Amino acid sequence: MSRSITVAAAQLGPIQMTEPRSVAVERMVRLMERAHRRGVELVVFPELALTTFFPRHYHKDIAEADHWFETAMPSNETAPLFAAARKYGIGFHLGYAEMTEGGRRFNTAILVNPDGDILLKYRKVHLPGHAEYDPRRKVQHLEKRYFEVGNLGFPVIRAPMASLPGINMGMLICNDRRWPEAWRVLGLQSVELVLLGYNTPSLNMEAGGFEAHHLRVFHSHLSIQAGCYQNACFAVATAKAGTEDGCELFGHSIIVNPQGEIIAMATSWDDELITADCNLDICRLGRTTIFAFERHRRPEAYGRITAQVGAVQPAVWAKRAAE
Ligand code: CDV
Repeated sequence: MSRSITVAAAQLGPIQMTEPRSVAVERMVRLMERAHRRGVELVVFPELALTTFFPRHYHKDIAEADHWFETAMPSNETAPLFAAARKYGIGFHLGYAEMTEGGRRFNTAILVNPDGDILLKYRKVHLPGHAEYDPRRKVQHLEKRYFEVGNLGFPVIRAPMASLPGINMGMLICNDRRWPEAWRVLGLQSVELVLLGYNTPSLNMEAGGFEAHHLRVFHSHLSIQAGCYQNACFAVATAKAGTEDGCELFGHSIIVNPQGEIIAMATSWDDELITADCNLDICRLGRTTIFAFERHRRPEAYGRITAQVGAVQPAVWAKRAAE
């Protein structure tokens, strides 16, 4: 019998600044209900799914942004998600802003099983944007101001999910999807299913708003499809979409198979559920042939990947004098 699981990307339309968490949670519970009716066993919600994407708003005093953070998980406000998981027998993935007991701030995601147990926590490593107010930008992207770099690495857990006794699951958050190193660290732990939430603006504000819209979506899909193919895994990549606080997020949530093919894609900029049946046995093809890491990887030639951050200039060629 094949190892199959039915998964869903539960895309969220915009959450405006004034919208309380209770409204977002209500919308998510409705998506879980719908998922249950469609036989879904694991639902993936976006990055920072409980509130507006607040890093676009500048606060001089960082503590003024503390109300966007969760100090407990579950909390009174998020408890309905855990209750819905139990009621419908569905696992879920949730992105949120985490404030630790010691007052540290992270952009975090958790994986929860149908009993409401938190199986895995991940804290975003690749924080895009900037730490100080940038007057040249029409819209700020202050993740480097509000969050610390994640300190949990890229963990993968093997845990029961749906009717399967064990699935290897890992997580990435938004910008992480563009970094092949992140995917490979998951791949090196035999990940079968990557859960990923994102909030990506349609405009590249770092480039003064210039970059073709279709290329923004293309680069997102390209990164996820390449990550899945090169690490022989599935991914469920879920967006927040639409116009939030006057800024457009491009949506286009997808589910991708280990061949790198998109097997489901959202078409709206609203709350939308896309689903796919994932036969995890097909991860075997890539990992026993082209990407059989144990036979083909050459870490002795990859030293620069961990030794260096920025690019250096190459040696300059010079014609040798005739000998
Ligand atoms: N939330 C994100 O990480 N967004 C980035 C944007 C800023 C480029 C992304 O990679 O989608």
